[in-house]
Amino acid sequence: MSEDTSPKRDDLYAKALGPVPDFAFDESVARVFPDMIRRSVPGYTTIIPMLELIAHRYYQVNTVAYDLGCSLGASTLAVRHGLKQHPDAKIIAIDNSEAMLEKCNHYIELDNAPTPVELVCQDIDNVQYEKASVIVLNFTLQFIPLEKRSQLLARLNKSMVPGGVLVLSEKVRSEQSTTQAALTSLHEDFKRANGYSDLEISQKRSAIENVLIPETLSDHQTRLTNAGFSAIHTWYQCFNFISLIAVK
Ligand code: GEK
Repeated sequence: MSEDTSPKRDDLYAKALGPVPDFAFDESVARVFPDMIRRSVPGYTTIIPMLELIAHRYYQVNTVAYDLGCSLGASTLAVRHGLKQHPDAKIIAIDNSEAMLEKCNHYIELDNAPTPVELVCQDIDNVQYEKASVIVLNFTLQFIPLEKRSQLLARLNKSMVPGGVLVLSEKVRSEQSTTQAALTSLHEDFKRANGYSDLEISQKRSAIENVLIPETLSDHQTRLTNAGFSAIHTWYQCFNFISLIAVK
């Protein structure tokens, strides 16, 4: 009998866990990931299809499109559909979770767009980047240690051709405590409206707090400018979740 690969409902934090271990992108998370991210990240389901349009507009021939921290390949597939006119293009999708990449491979194989996708299991900080015109960091930079983020973005910028685009989606924190409190409450309302209990919300908060380190919008803008990007636009925000495009 073939393995059941259908995504499951996220109930990882439904029972009281005692001390809550740090969040990790392991097999149990990979199994529920599409449900988890859709019910936890406001705007995720809007951002994904827009990546197709962004890739279509900014891709340049003879360059690579990267999806960094690809998880199960939702962004990879959107980019792939944006490159339909470029079957000779190459997409490189990278994640350092074996469990994620195994399932990602399954979704890439189910999809029938022509552009080849190379899946790479690696830390995105240890990659020799090829000449690129599209790089997607869709909710991935927030998991990279703070002290490594600037150097990584500078290296990505260096690998890009002029006119290329970096998409950076992140959970952000606000400089103003009243805004931060209001947006956090609305995010919790979003999770409650999507069926998470108060116990699930609070245990997930404990699991993620040392793992996902959000910065302010202005931290990101300054870093992108210092990394060499010339035009930086916030194209999407929902509560404390944003997406930027940065053009070299
Ligand atoms: C999507 N982009 O569906 N190197 C490689 N991968 C990493 C690293 C690292 N150093 N750190 C974390 N990851 C996806 C969603 S999820 C976002 C991205 C979230 C990977 C990690 O294994 C996970 O798959 C992904 O980054 C972050 O559009 O869960 O909130």
